[in-house]
Amino acid sequence: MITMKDIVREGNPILNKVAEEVPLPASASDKETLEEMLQYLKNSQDEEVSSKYGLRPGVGLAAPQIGLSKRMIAVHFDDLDDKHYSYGLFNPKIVSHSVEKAYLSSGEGCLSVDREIPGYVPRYARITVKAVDLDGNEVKLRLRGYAAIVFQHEIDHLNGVMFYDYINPENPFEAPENAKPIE
Ligand code: LHY
Ligand code: NI
Repeated sequence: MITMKDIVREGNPILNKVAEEVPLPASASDKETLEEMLQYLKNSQDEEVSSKYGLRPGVGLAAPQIGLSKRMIAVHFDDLDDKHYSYGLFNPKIVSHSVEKAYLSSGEGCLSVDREIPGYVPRYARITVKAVDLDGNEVKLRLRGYAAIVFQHEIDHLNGVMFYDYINPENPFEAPENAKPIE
């Protein structure tokens, strides 16, 4: 079971590396790891389990955050319009994106970052992601709003990019160009 002691924190160089593609079909061990990542998210959102094990609630997790430089992410959340997203994904790729941007008005956080970093994080408002899911099926997801932001945050981890890399250091709360606030 993955707990907070398995989560790599900022300062560890694995978080700044480009992760390796996962050979497909996925090995039993890669599948197991990805299933465990998804289970972490479910556990972290379960009041009882999360308080018992001291889990920080999360909606997304990328393999480098557990010390594995592989292109795997897990996401587990409900979007505002009641859409449910629960996936373990291999080799996720943004195949297209809008020109328009979006940002969470409350900013972002990260399970690998133990401090509050205030500021707007400009993201694409809409993205299309291709990946292979835990059943080995190719999936193509059209995402917008909160979902688009979570997926971009996680896919960034596979490219060694952290959310705070996008925050304007002079003026963290300057509204990004061509961007709409979310929430
Ligand atoms: N998880 C964050 C979490 O709280 C992801 C996230 C995404 C936070 C967007 C805020 C906005 O679940 C991670 O840090 N995973 O990398
Ligand atoms: Ni993160």
